[in-house]
Amino acid sequence: MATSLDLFIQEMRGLLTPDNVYIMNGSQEEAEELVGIAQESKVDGRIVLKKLNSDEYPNSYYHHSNPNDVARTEQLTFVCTTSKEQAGPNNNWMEPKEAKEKMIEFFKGAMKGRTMYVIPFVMGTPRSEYAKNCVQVTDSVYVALSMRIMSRVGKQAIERIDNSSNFFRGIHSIGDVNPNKRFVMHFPEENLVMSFGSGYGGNALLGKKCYSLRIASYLGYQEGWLAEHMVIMGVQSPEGGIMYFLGAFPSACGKTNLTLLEPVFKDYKIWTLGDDIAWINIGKDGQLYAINPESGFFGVAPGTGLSTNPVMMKTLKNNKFYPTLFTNTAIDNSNNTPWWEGVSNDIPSNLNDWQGREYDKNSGKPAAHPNSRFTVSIYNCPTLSSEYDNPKGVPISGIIFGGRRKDTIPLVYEAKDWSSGVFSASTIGSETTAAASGQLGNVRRDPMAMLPFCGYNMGDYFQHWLNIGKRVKTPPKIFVVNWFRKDENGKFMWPGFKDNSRVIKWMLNRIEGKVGVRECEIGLFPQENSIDLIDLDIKKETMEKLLKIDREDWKKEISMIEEFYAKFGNKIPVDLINHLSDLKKKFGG
Ligand code: OXD
Ligand code: MN
Repeated sequence: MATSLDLFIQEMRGLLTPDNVYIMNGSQEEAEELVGIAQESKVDGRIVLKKLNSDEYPNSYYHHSNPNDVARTEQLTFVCTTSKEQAGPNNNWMEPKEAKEKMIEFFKGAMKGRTMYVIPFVMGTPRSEYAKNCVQVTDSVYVALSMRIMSRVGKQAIERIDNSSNFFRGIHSIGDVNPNKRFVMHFPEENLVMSFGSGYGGNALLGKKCYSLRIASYLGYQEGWLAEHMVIMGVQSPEGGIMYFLGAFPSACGKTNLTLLEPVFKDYKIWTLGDDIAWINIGKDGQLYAINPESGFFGVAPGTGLSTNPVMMKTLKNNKFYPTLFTNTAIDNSNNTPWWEGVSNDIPSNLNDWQGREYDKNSGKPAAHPNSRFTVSIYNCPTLSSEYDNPKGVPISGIIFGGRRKDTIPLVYEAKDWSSGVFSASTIGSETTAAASGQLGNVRRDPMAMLPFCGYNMGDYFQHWLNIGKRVKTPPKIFVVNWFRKDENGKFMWPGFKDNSRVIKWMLNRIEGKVGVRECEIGLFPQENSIDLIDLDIKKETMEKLLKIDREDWKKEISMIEEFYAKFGNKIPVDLINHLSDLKKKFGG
């Protein structure tokens, strides 16, 4: 008898009319074969993959995308729930029937002359009760190979799906990479995503943002768990214990650097579990546990180098898992290696830019696209935690929220309790970056770093966060950080990168009850000298400025929060409204 998976494949064959259908089994041989095909095929007149220098970067291949397809397209991303209110003002909404009809028109016959890759995959370690079964079809061999890196593709997924019809369905075609025919449509009530016209990671690797955040956040809302845009990391102290932290930051705020951090303190160590997505459940003992549903990094290349992220450089040069992909970096022709701003101090003389053109150093433009990426397996990471594949996940002691703010937000503070922490997290703002197309540098509210990824009304989402806190036995401490505060000359005051471990050490000390705090208007602040600044050349006044609360800035901040909350009408939970009025009273706003 045909299984639900067979029926789905048949249905897709009928709709998309590919010349061939290939069902992925996830083996190394298969990956080698697909890389071979990618090296011989062109999309948009560009060879899909080119081999890179294997002495420098083993198992590595290079991909150029169409210049019109280099980032997530939030304006073309929709959440199609029965009612508009379910999707909330945080999402573009389209009526599900209308959205499907539109997409089906695009998909009809879209794979003629192409191969349809069927990708069965599991998000999460397949032994975990928290893992989810998924299937994506795509006509992009680049997407198929990327999915192999980012998720558990193949036999295990087919075995888990077995006869069940309960799996996520993702339908993807790059079409003719035309921005006018590009949409990413989510149907949370049907566990379905339809994506057309883009090969970019966030739009096309449907297991990532589309499923593991937008659809999964909706599932989590229904089922009592959280799908979050968060790193997961273990912090080991000299006493030998490891505490696990989650960290939520908007795109390109250094999440990947944080989870691969080499602390400045020789006797501390950070263990990596995930750099982008965490699924958080309440375990049998009543505590919060997190798993990383992904199995790879889709990281921003520019800014990654030996001084900023030595562990990632080692990961990229490791040959454990096949293959590693580089997309839209520049290429150093002298040795056929990928190059990007920040990987070396000097610019190679024989460089092609991300569009394959000879690079002109005097152009004032970067050679690599600012959102150029590497896609590499997490198993290549030398600091991978031994708990990474633990089906239960890891118990969480602290949650860090941050954004990129040149002013207002101090280097670090602790929320008084879960509910104040949820309030702070719901007000996070950040200056926009290159990971999504649009204007750079404006501050936008990005609660929990989830604004582009929450698959339902954010007002309901805030209430869900508050409810989770009530169900957890000992809720983790919540911290807010801002590594990006600038002085009056526009210079960053905090060195960032590995020095962020100083702030993490302070958090660890707080969790262990080793240091006290001073209470301020917005939360609990480090006492003087309680952040370990050993061997760091930083002035006392700079530390004061980093931790300063500027009352005028906060008055402005409060009115921006009010404006943001107003968009959600009466959906904002009363607890959060009360926190906002308390804050207003404190600042006389
Ligand atoms: C990402 C993003 O790619 O957040 O991780 O945009
Ligand atoms: Mn992300």
